[in-house]
Amino acid sequence: MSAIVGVIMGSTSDWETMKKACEVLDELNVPYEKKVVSAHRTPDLMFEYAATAADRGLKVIVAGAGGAAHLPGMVAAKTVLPVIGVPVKSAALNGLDSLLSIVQMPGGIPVATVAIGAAGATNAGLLAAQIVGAFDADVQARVAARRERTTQDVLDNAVLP
Ligand code: RP5
Repeated sequence: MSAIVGVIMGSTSDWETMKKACEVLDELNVPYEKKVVSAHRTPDLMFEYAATAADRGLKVIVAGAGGAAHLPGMVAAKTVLPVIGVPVKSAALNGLDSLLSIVQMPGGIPVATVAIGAAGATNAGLLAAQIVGAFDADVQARVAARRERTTQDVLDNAVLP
């Protein structure tokens, strides 16, 4: 099946974080594509990717970047698909720069921003699946089943010393 979620990131160095989003999409059997698309280093590719995403069948874009993290906002400006931004942890400011760059969009062009780092990437994968699941009962059922598994896991293992 062709991809319905696009997972993009500004650099190969973001993969360690962004693979968490892909792991969730793999687990929930949501077809996705992954690609390095940089707002700063490959701006023409970024524009083309965003402008053609909906026509290519994507329904949601997950975009991760670190530092002066323009990728999610610039992609959101060139598509009407929902964009989920993942602030990748940066060396200099621990991802606070990434977070503020992504979350502080001016009114009119939304980016759904998740937490800094791996937890954010995991949640971005889940949120993408939940958006798809609102229109696809099978995906929604797999999201619900995952939620039940995590709940049960806590109930079964919440033993304190
Ligand atoms: C951003 O700059 C990327 O998203 C990455 O988080 C950061 C550093 O990139 P590299 O110098 O590791 O390629 O564009």
